Amino acid sequence: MTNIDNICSSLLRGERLSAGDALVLWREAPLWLLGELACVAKRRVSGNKVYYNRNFHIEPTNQCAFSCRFCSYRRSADSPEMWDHTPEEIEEEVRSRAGSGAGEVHIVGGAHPDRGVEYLAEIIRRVRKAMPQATVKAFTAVELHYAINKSGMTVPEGLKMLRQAGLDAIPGGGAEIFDEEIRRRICPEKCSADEWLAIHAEAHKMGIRTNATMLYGHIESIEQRIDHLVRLREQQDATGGFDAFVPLKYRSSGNALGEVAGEVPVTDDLRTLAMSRLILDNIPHIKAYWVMYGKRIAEMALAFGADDIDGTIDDSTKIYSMAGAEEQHPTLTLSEIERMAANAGLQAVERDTFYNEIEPGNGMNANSETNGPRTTQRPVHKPVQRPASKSKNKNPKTVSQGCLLTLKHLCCIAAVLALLFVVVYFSMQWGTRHGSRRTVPDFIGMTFDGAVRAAGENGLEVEVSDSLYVSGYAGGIVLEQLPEGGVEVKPGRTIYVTINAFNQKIVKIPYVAERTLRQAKSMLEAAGIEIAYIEYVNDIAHNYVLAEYYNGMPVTPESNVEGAIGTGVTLRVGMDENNRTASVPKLVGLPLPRAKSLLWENGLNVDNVTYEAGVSRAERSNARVWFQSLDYGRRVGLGSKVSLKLTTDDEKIASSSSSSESMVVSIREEQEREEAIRRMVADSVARAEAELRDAEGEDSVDDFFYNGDNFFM
Ligand code: V47
Ligand code: SF4
Repeated sequence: MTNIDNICSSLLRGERLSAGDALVLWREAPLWLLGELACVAKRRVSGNKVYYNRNFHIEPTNQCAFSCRFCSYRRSADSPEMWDHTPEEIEEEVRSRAGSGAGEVHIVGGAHPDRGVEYLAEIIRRVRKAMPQATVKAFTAVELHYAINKSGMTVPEGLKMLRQAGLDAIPGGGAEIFDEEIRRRICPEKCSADEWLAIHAEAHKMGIRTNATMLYGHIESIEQRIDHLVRLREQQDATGGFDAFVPLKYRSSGNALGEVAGEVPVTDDLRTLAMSRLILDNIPHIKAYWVMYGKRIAEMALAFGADDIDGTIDDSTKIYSMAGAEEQHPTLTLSEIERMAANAGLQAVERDTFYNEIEPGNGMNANSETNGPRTTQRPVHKPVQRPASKSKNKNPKTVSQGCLLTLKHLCCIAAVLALLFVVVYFSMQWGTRHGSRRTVPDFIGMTFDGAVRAAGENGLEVEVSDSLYVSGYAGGIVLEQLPEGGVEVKPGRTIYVTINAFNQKIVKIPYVAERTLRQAKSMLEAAGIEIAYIEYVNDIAHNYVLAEYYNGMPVTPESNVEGAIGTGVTLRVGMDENNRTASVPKLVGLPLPRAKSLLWENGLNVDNVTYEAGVSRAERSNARVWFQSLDYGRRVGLGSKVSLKLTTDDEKIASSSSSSESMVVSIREEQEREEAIRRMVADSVARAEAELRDAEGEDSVDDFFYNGDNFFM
């Protein structure tokens, strides 16, 4: 039997797919086979049903504190395309849809830079008031994380407030790709993968059901998609609160990432849907979000493991149309939904947010395109079962036999666990009491194989936690280790090492001239290239990149220059003669990539970057800025350089952060005073000039000058 045969047999027996086998299947199995396997898995959960609901979206604002490279939706506060609806306007919009029969209001927008969780709660309260029969599925974990932090609350406090306001469920957006390196390149500012997962875990703990997404098809690898799905599966094992998984195909129009990433073919969409169904054996539903795929691919998705196509939408979302999706006014009628299901040999079933089925005629008539309101079940905290065990047995005799069996099983499991506990406890006692501690060898400078051997001889394990490219060292040499050599540890302990990469990854340097500085920065960051230096020159193309250089050579559309990831380009940028200053942003508390990004965005340069003594290379990714050489809030010349110091000491960062907050107040006052003086002087000069002109001036205005205190001739 081939490897693929073995994997298929194991899947058909209902066994869990390992990450390694998933990779083999993803890379090697023919598309038809993935479709077959995914359909078997789908039928175990939802038979021949395809779920849909009647819903519409509310997108409160397209302003956002972040600037994800794949986002075509965000607009800055001064853009004519920006919108920012008040809670009153949102209430009005929901009321205008009261007769639509919608059972769910889906609310997702940008993370408003100035608003905290109270604003989100107010929106929810108003939506509930305007449409009490609908469930409110609102705000991605990214929006929640930002707003809750802004309000200075903990996640449980923030979620509690929103639940009291009427939050029923949380949509799956913001997960993007969990891999830290890709996340840093496509959405460096938004909450981390761990923070995203922690918000969903907390919601599940409180009984709030949620969905999960994955943004795929940009610069991530298949391994990184598998890692994302496996992390979701692990979380679901632990908390059980995900109802549906929604793979989101990256659409490349109108965003910076589109310059370096295209869109994947439909076959990749179908493989991703099928593999999601196979890996996520504990998330009941896979949603083919038709707005993003388009209706045709969504229909095909039903033959590749999807059992849900989201809802009617009613032309209420812009996120995808702005990113180039085919549906510019997305609306799906009930007859279209039925036809799509029938074409795939399935039956369309209306559901509520929590996948409770809505009987035809129970407030909903599948033949009518719009219907009056109906009752929607409120959320219940139901633990998610593995799909294989989902079928319900209604024969009472069999149910009681089943219970007895389960009781017996439970007793056995308890006995085995107790035995295990005793064995582990006593072996730990033995291990520590008998002084069998091990001294960690110093691996630095060894090859990785050498380190593994030395560790094995000492009863220890070695794992690579990171790899860097440091020129002058051979590939595979250990550069850092944690814990350090000489430390005493228990036997079996894993020592994490950073090794020197064999090759420095080379990428094409994007051509960014003729772009705004902000666009150029996004394109470079998406490619993994930094801005080594911004040089300002007077030019009418204010804030536009006039020229780009890599290693002193001009980058042009034809030059096809390549460079190592992490290296930088010099940008020549146009500056308005009369506006040569920039305001220094607050950098304290930020990780280095975000701090650099903010400096470039504001037209400033990064000078020396140093880490506090004791911060090892392995710990650097956790370090944050505690010192910036130019004060937050100060106005300085465009292109000024800012040095940064980083630490992992949270207390130091917190105290530096609060002193920079208080400093900014006095800087602003000082600047206001200076501005007032400048205005006074300018007024006096203008008055003096006018008086001179009035006095038929024998003397010319040009003969006067001002030394800061008095006028002289
Ligand atoms: O987080 C943004 C994605 C998400 C692009 O829970 C893009 O049922 C592709 O949360 N190309 C928001 N995707 C949407 C969302 C959602 C949508 C449908 C159903 C559910 C659910 C949730 O949209 C963002 C981001 O991952 N996104 N830009 C783009 N250019
Ligand atoms: Fe903001 Fe969401 Fe767009 Fe990112 S994807 S910039 S978080 S609106």
